Amino acid sequence: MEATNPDTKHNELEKQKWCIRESLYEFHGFWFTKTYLEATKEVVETFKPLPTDIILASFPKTGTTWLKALLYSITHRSSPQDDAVLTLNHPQELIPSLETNLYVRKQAPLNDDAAKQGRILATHAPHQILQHLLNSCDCKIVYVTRNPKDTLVSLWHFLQKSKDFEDDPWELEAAVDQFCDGVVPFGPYYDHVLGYREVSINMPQKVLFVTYEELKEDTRSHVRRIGEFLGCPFVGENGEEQVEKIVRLCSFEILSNQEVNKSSELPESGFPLPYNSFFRRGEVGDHLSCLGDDMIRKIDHVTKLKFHASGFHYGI
Ligand code: PAP
Repeated sequence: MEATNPDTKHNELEKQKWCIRESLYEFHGFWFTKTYLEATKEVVETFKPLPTDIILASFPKTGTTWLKALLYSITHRSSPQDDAVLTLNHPQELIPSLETNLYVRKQAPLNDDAAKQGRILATHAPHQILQHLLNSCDCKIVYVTRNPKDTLVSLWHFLQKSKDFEDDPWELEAAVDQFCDGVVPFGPYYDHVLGYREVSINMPQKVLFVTYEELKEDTRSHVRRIGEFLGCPFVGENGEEQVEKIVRLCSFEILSNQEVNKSSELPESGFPLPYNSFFRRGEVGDHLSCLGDDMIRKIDHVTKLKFHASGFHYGI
């Protein structure tokens, strides 16, 4: 992508100071860092999904890495040589992100015809922005979400790995306020979740909506559910065995202990944080370890207004 000066190019967009020396720009009601804004616009203008595509959509820190491993394993389970893939490749590299790997780094499989078949592509872009693209063909979308407090806390810890965090930190109180106001990358979180949830209700054959918490509670059932949704159900004698294997290989315990995932090197994709930053604790309810009562009350209040008032009883 051509280097452009975002302040010149986007001076008509609303801008807010964020942290790690970044600003966020408002685009169609959502907030983006300058790199993601450019990449998302390019995705919107040029990406052509295929009916054979599987799109993994998520708000950041809601279970993307886990779903990348699961989707890859579910769709490649019949190839014995693929058994070692998760031990040798970081899930983030296995499933490219539309915004970063493909449009910022210009990697396959966008242009390579062979690689286009049955590709799995990830995106953090909201449905409200991608809808005309995603509705233009019969591609399948798996959306994962996570409760707002754990999502925020995971994001807050993740950013601390940035080299600029010390110079321009994101104090936890400010993080809570900005999260509640929606001014975080790809935020508002609530609109992001509700956008994909609504299509999953209206078009259940197109969008499968999964929560991190239900996946944690019963990974087996959800692996089966994802397989059915993608048109590759687990059947026959081997079915149960395959499900068990996938659940185990993609578990936090196994994945986070693979050498490639423990590495403190920067990913080949050019992402600025190390491989190991995608694995921290992988627990439900981790926000209790750092959010104070007032912070919890503040987020719960917004959750009630945004989720509960719209009939989605989730997140508290
Ligand atoms: P991304 O949006 O930047 O790709 P994402 O993978 O969605 O990040 O979120 C990372 C979170 O998923 C981390 O949560 P934590 O900070 O609360 O610990 C990470 O630990 C967790 N995670 C990664 N892999 C797994 C897994 N296999 N099972 C459960 N949680 C996982």
